[in-house]
Amino acid sequence: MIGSSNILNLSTLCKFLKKHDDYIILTHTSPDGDTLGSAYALALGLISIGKKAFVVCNDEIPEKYNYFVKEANLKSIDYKTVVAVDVADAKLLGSLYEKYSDKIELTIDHHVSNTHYAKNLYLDAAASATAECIYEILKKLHIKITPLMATALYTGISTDTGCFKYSNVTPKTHRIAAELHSFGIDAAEINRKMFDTKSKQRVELEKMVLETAEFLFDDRCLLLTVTSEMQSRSGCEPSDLDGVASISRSVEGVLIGVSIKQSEKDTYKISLRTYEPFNASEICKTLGGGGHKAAAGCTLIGSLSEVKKQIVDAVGKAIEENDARAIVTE
Ligand SMILES: [Mn+2]
Repeated sequence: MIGSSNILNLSTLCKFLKKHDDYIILTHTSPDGDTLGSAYALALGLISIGKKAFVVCNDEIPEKYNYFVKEANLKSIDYKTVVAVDVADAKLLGSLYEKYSDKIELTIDHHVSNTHYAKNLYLDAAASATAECIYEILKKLHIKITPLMATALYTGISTDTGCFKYSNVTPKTHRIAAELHSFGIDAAEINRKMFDTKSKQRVELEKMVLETAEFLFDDRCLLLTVTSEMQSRSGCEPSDLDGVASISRSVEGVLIGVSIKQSEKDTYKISLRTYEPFNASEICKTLGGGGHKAAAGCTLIGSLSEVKKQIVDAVGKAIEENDARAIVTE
């Protein structure tokens, strides 16, 4: 369902942030580097100009983000203004949804699929990460960027771009990253933590996940499955599952990567990773989800075989439509 947010531009957004105070900044469930990096950088920035702010997440924040989350050392306050960052849909707030859904004054986001659930919305769909938006906001507010703010922002951009590898990277992404370097970050260390560090449990899980690989539609689609049983057998924490969906990206010829992750008995989180001409967000939208062109998701209810059929049918339809278009243009 699409709401009706008042749309802000960079200057009206900055006016809003100057006018209000006592911010609670909400992140999405299964928090990633972008929602966390954006939230912490914004909170630290607001605090540096005399405001009060803190960050709330529905889920426990994975320890691998401690280098800015713990370092920020934010204390909770009596909030007045509720802001959500990188949250495309109020449902992605998890259990925070009931508490805050009608109080969200502002959302700052980069998801094309944003459902306009907040009273005010600042949306830059061309930004690779919400952290890009936050960087521009802090600059516009003349906030002095500290190494900690820059570290949080760089984490957001680097993680949402797969370490600057995805098609959402623009010249501006690199310019902002370059500017962040000048604020005293250790980019190599951030990227090592985010991309080149795997737990032993994760390796055990990957062994099992690769066993489930199914190549479909003339090998253009790769389907991977992660059951709860695999998660417990490998000893993986939920955060160890990050990036499983991206395994398909490196397989030659695969244009649509699908990962099916069991979250509860009959609940599965589907992640799609696509290359041109396919659009992950469009495919997920047909199943009640959304996201970006190259990365999107949805949640499906049913047995594994039912859920698999639903997503495979949706992918099959997209492939059929694409092939039909290709014939017409030949
Ligand atoms: Mn993001």
